[in-house]
Amino acid sequence: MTKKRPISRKDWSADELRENFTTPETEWSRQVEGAFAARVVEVHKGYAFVSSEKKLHAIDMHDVWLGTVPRRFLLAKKSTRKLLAVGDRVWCEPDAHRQKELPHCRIMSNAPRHNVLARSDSRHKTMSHIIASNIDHLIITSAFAKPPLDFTLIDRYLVGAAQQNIAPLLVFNKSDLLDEGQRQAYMPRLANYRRLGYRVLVVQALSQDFQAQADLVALQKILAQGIAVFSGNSGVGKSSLINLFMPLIPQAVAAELSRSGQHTTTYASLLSLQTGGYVIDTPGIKKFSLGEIPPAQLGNFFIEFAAQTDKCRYRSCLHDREAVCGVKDAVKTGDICAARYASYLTLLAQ
Ligand SMILES: Nc1nc2c(ncn2[C@@H]2O[C@H](COP(=O)(O)OP(=O)(O)OP(=O)(O)O)[C@@H](O)[C@H]2O)c(=O)[nH]1
Ligand SMILES: [Mg+2]
Ligand SMILES: [Zn+2]
Repeated sequence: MTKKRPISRKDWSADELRENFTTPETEWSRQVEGAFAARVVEVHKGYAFVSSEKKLHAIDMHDVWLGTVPRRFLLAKKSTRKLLAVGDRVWCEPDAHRQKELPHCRIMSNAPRHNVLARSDSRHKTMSHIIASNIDHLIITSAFAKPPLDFTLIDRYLVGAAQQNIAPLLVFNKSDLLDEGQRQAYMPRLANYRRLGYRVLVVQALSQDFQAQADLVALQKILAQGIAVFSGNSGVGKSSLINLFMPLIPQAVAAELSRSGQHTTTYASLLSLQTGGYVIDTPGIKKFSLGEIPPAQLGNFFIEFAAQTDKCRYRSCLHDREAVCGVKDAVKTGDICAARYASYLTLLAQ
């Protein structure tokens, strides 16, 4: 049975139409006459690229459409960028009048997002921009050197992944740059993440034969399941790693010498991998947004705190200046890694 969505009814007021751009999950799978389900693969200022998706995770990357959002939906949100994110599921109507090199369509509705990855606005502290949505795996990518390893950023990502219910994976790239001193400093930190139950991979993207590295083979297996987002500082090697798994569109990687602190990847895009699965390559982000986590809840996202908080005097303990605190005691005895606790305090202060 096919049924027309209420969204296309001409008799709705402009306000209702704006609000109704997002279709409730319960109505989402209902077939819409003359429309097709698609996935947003890139978002630009006045348009987005979408690819048809007949069933979940069967995105046809050879079927690319240039989609525009009807003006009435844009009134409130101003631009396509604020209304749509890479990874959004959308319903589209073919636009028969505008078929040039790429077929055109009108994006009529998006599905509620299961989760989002957002970055903070560099100028407005309270604002954030959604980079990607509906993510199955967050590949928290770091390099051992060039740029320097930033464990606080990793911990920030881990909090974000837990808050958004995205499976995190820690990938440490450029293992060839690791010297003996760094190895001794970093390996206990990596071991601590493993002890906490996080999956940790150590890789070198600059190698043509990824099958020779067990951790890259493990990464390929994870990527083959659903949609993964590569995130992390600029220059850590996100695009280099993605290219190992043969995306339909190879990603630009800056030559080592010409790198000048500029981003090589400048916008997020969803790619299909010939080794299986989908990835979203993103520009390096400095400030990853944690959204609204009340201070008293931040500790819930540091999973090793849970076993200690029954020894805190107050249930609302911030594990900061309180006199009787199980978390601080555990830091003193070494049961909680002092550097993780330092990350916690840094995030708490922000
Ligand atoms: N030594 C070494 N260099 C690497 C490795 N992987 C990547 N690189 C280099 O690191 C630089 C940055 O790599 P990219 O893949 O462009 O990094 P990115 O994270 O995508 O950067 P943005 O797009 O700016 O966010 C390039 O010059 C790569 O050749 C590695 O395993 N070892
Ligand atoms: Mg890149
Ligand atoms: Zn406490």
